[in-house]
Amino acid sequence: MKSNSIIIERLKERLSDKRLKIVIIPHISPDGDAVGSCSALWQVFDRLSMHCHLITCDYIPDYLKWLKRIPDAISFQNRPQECRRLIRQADLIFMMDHNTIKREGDLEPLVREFRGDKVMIDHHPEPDDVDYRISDISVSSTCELLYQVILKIWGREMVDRDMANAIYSGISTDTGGLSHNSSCPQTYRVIADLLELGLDKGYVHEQLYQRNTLSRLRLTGNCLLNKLTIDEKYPLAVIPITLQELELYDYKDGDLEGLVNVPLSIEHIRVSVQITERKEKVKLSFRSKGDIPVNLWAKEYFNGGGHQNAAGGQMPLPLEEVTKKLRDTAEWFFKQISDKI
Ligand SMILES: [Mn+2]
Repeated sequence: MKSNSIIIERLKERLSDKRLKIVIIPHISPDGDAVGSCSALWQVFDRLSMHCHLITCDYIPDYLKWLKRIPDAISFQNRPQECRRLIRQADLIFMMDHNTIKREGDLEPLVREFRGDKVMIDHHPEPDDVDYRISDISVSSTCELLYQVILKIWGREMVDRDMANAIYSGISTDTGGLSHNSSCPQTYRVIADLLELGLDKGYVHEQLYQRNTLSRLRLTGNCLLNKLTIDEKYPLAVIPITLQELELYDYKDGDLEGLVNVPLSIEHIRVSVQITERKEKVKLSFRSKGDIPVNLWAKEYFNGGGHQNAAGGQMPLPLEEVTKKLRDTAEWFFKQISDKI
C-alpha cells in the first residue's frame, strides 16, 4: 500500500485539472465489484462536474442496474463508433477491477492504442504495468480499495448514500456476503464508515440477493437436482450446464450468481466448479474452502486465473470436452495441493 500512496498522490495532482475527459471501463462480464466501483467513481466525477463516460465491452447484468449512473453505461456491442470516439478523445482511462487490458474483451485493441494515461484500481495478482497502478491484493475488493483512494484524494465528505451503496455492493458480492476473503479488520472499518455515511444495507441486500424470478429458481433447482455431481476420488463438486438448459429456463445474466458456492456447504467438499456453456465458449467458475488455491488450476489448464478461493477460466471447446478435461486434470491439481487436504 506504500507505493500505492505515492501513486495516489500523483493521481490526485493529475485529477486537479477539472477539464480532463475521463472514460471508466470494467472487466468483461462485469460483476458486483466491477460495476459497484464504476458507479461510485462516476458519481465522484459527477460531483466534481467532470466529463466522464462508462464504457463496457459487453453488457451489465440486470441485477446491477439499480446502481446510480449504471443505466447510462455505453456498450461497445450497441454503439461501437461512439465508444471508439470517446476512447480516442479521452485523457484518462480508469480500468476497474481488472489487472490487464486482456480482460476488456472487444475494447482491448482500442485501449491498447490509447495514448493518454491509464489508471488501474484493482486487487488481482500480477497486474500489468500502467501509468497509474493502484493495486492491492490484500483488500476484499476493488470497491474497498476505491474507498481508500476516494478518502485520500477527495476526503470523506465526497461520499454520500448512493456512493456508499455502490461501494458496499462490491465488498459484499466479492466476499460472498462477507463469507470469504473478508477476514481483514479493515474491511469492517470501511463498512462501519459507509454505514455512518448513509449506506442503506438492507436496501442493497434486497437489490442484490432477494430478487428472484420463477425461471431463475427453476434453473437453480435443476442444476442442483440433475446436474451437480460429486467426484469419487477427490473432494470436488462439478456442475456442468448446457446452453440448451439456459435457454429453457430463460437465463439472464446474474441468474447463476452464487450457485457455484452452494456445493461447498457439503461437509467434505473443498472445491466446486461450475462449467457453463455459452454461445462461443465454455466458462468455468472455481471456488474453494480454506487455503486451496483454485486459481492455480484455472491458470494451468483453463486460460484463467483469479484469487485463491475464487477463480475463473474459459475454453473454446464443447462442454463435454471441458468437463472431461476438468476430470482428467483433477489428479494433477489435487496432487499439487495434497499437503492441504
Ligand atoms: Mn473484484
